[in-house]
Amino acid sequence: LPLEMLQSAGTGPLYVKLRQTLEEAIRSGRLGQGDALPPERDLAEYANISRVTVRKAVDDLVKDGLLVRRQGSGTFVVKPVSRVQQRLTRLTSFTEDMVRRGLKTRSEWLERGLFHPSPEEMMMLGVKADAYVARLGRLRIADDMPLAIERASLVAEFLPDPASVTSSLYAELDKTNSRPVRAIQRISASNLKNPDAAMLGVSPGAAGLSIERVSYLASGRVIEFTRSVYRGDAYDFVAELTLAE
Ligand code: 16G
Repeated sequence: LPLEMLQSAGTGPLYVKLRQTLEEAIRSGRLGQGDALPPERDLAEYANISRVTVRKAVDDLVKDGLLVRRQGSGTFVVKPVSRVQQRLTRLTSFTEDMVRRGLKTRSEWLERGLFHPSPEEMMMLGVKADAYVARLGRLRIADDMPLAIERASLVAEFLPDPASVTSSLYAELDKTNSRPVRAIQRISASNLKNPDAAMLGVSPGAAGLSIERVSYLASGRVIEFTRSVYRGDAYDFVAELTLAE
């Protein structure tokens, strides 16, 4: 980065000049997508400007969506993701969807265990206060790109040992013939806030898709209630429409 020229180049506030230099480096590809920005301390020292100035320039680029701050690991050039097209009429699992696209999936666990139900879980799953529900909270990642945060609650009767789910929940339910066969899903627009935004690697305020799913077994019983939030820049939900008869 030609930062040493900042002090002499043209007029205007330093942070604007730094912002323009960084922006130019990103647009020209000298700072590549997904690259880490040098630590603000180093930038300040190297360009002989204050850290406040560096921070102001970086803040602007974060707001513009060119850079993203990830808690604990630094600031990165935003990598536009190729969007995932997801049909709205098939009851598939996240793992199946990603495998079909040739993407490698993994999850980071946020929560996994048996709990007494919250009032919402009691309503959605139709269980009593003294019953148990299995909670599986996961950050779902495809090819190292975090795509969604998913919090599933299941009637514990169908998943008595939540720790048995190591990768795919639906594959685990398949083993005991308790995979859901039908689901109702609601999708709504949202703006991602921290900590969700940070976990998904986007700036606070970025677009998200919030999804609630209630799934049913062949017997008609409810088994799952899931609340997810997907990155709005990574997901397209597609439905086929037919003329009403
Ligand atoms: C999908 C489902 C979620 C289900 C999960 C199982 C949506 C919005 N959600 O992500 O309800 O629990 O798949 O995935 O589609 P797994 O079998 O890979 O764990």
